Amino acid sequence: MLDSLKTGLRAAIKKVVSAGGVDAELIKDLSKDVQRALLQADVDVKIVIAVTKRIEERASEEKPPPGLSRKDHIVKILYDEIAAMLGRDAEFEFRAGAQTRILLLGIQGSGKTTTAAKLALHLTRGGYKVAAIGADTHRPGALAQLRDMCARARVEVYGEEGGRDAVSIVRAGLEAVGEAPDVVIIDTAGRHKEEGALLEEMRTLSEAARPDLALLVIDGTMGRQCGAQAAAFHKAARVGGIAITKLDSTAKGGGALAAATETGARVMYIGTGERIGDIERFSSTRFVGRLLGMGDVQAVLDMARRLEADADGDQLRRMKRGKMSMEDFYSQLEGMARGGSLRGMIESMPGIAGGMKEGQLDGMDERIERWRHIIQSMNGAEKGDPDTINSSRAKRIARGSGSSEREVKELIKAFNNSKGMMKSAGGRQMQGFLRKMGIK
Ligand SMILES: Nc1nc2c(ncn2[C@@H]2O[C@H](COP(=O)(O)OP(=O)(O)OP(=O)(O)O)[C@@H](O)[C@H]2O)c(=O)[nH]1
Ligand SMILES: [Mg+2]
Repeated sequence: MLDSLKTGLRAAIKKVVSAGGVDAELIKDLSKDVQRALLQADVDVKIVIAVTKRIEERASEEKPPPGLSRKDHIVKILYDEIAAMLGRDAEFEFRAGAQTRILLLGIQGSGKTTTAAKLALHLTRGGYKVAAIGADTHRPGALAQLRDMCARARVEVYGEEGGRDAVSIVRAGLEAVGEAPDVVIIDTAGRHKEEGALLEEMRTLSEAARPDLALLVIDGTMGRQCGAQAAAFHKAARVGGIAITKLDSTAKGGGALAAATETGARVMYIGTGERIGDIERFSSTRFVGRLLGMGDVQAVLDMARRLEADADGDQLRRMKRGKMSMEDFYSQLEGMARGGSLRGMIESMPGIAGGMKEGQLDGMDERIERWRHIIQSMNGAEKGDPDTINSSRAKRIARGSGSSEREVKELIKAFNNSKGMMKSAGGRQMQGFLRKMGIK
């Protein structure tokens, strides 16, 4: 999906990560690379300039939070800004105990009927009871297409063959399906001689159906033209969300996403193929994370936030002076555990994951878990000065923590390594910290 954007952005990041140091030239370079990648994805020039300007400004001016290297921070800024460009995540939630009506709208061929069936399956899998209404009276075979696709989701479709007008079908349909379904999905026509008539029908349909969500379906291959379309529909019916289809096959998807979010309505779903399962709930942060190939971007953001929030000044100062205690080391391990699995965290850390070989992380979570047990078995004096741990103490600690003497020694070695490293790197470089712990 969006292959050229993906390749362009990843190359840009790789350049940053493998650079010797961060300087003005590197930041300028990054900005240019990102510009090129976004323009190729058909993102509007004005948006591209605004986004890259912000990236440049933030990368030059902001100080990374303690614990995050300058390079990783720049990558985080890139994540932030591209996610912001793609819009905030939609907030629409289904209400408990009430029926939710979803009205699909969009021009012909945008993917409404396909999206109706995809949603029917997606929501059925999510545990909702779903019904559909076919209210496209303009396109021959529209009802048969909807029935056929919804059958694959085992969802019933109300429709009238050779039907009367759409409004009366929707009224009759809502009555026929009754209160039992949690969600009713209404498919509408896109085939009108002119856009004005289509918009007018959508306005009357919207009045009749009183949808909880008017979901505008737009074709991702249209690139940045999507913006004007979204704006026109937005005026006719209160569009609550947007589904962008055909993101599997297009280089222009970046333009579609950026343009759609400019209207103020949020992108809720994306279609990534012709099959009924090819739909996903859109989250800009997750999407950017995947584009950039660093695992779940949320993990990076969470970690940056956590480092900002609990950067314990004293602890950091102690570590920088090489006075890290076993307690400090323990709290570092705790921090990792809180951030999810170590593997998850490392995979999400730009600059680290790239240099890892497959298999290098295997067993690391378990190893750290064991170290935590070992530290818990030490007494206060031993934690304060692990050098006092001689062989007989190591045996005792091993017994108390259900580990071996060798593992106790291994922990002490990792501790000493990381103590030295914290001192030399000024306590900032998580990357080096991990390397000294034998991960990289
Ligand atoms: N590759 C790909 N094709 C899609 C996707 N969504 C829809 N399509 C295709 O786009 C074409 C039009 O889809 P429909 O669902 O019939 O579009 P529509 O908006 O209902 O069209 P009208 O009813 O004529 O207005 C079909 O050939 C679909 O298979 C998608 O996410 N990816
Ligand atoms: Mg259709």
